Amino acid sequence: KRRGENIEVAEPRNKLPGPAPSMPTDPALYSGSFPFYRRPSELGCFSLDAQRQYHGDAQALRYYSPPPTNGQGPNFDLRDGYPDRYQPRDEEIREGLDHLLRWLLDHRGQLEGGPGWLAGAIVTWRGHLTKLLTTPYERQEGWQLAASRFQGTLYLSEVETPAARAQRLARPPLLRELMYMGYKFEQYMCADKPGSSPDPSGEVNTNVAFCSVLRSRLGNHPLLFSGEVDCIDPQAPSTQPPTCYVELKTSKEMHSPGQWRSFYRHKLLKWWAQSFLLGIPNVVAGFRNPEGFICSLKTFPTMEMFEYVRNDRDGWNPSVCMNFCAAFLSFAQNTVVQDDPRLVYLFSWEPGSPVTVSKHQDAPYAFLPTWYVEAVTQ
Ligand code: 0WD
Ligand code: CA
Repeated sequence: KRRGENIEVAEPRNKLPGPAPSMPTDPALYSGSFPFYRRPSELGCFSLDAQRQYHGDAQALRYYSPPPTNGQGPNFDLRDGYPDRYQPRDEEIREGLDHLLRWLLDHRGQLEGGPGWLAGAIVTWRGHLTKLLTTPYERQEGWQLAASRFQGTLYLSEVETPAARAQRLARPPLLRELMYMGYKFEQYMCADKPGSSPDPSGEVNTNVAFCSVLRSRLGNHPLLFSGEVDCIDPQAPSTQPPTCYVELKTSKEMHSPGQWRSFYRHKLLKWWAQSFLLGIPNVVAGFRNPEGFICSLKTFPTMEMFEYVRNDRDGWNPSVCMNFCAAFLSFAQNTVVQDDPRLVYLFSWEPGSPVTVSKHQDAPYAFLPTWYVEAVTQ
């Protein structure tokens, strides 16, 4: 196992005195007022096809098509087609930021915000920011984020932790099926064309993805990030993305008030963080019974999720999430001092501990591909 050098030892020119920098994650430290978060605007999009090939268009975007609300509720068999009509993505392939960088390479000349905007921005996946937002409340899974500065821009790309890798490789069969069921729900709720109906007879191929690319700003941190979007609602009040997008989720059917409370405290936090970042106004949840059938649907407006925990001592607070994320981005901006695409500052966090940093040159942590670095260096 490769160990990162201590920053102070590795970089004698680093004039910062004292111990290696670290950052605490306790919620109490981040409970100020809600920070500025610019309304996310869509800069563009791209699609990944059934072979995971990149296309600079919206060909993989699907259309929200819920079942008619008259009569009974839905009765979606989420286990249908498993495993024979399932083409799961190869999770051994580490894509890093590659697809997003491909989009950026094609569009960097047309970015709004004025000259130099990109040089001051942070580029990452939405999912990485989601993990930052939920960190002050996370008690189970740690994370590692690799950071490189290149031509001013700070790039953040997640690294699978050894624990996450071990868990993935030992994923129990029931959990594999549960993952399939989430994608199967999308198939029951989405049509390929506006106005047509879902077709659950086909295959579920998780290589296929539609990704929106957005611009936002958290505090004084300009952001360019991309997130996978489940579908667009052709009947949404606004046709302007991202406000016409819908996020789909499945969850276990709940019966007792205690089960609902736990759902609000844990799951809604993750749903909120993910959809709030991208500016998705509604999350549509399908609740499955123990037999794997969706029997009810409920729409959770993103901006109303906090209400379920506002008066809960053990609830979460959006301000804490956003303040922590802003503080981490400042920490990262101040730590990643050298502009070098082959240099990686690895930020590591485990629940109950502060965020720590180590510094690495080239493999295995460097993540900015040479095709990107060379094209941008010209
Ligand atoms: O290589 C990596 N370490 C990762 C790559 C980690 C996370 C994401 N990605 C890439 C994938 O290429 C994926 O297409 O990012 C894309 C999704 O980006 P995101 O929107 O930033 O990720 P996130 O918000 O965590 O997930 C959104 C959806 C998920 O939906 P649910 O409802 O389960 O949150 O993207 C899917 C999943 O459907 N998804 C992935 N698909 C393929 N590979 C992955 C993944 N690793 N993670 C989430
Ligand atoms: Ca989803």
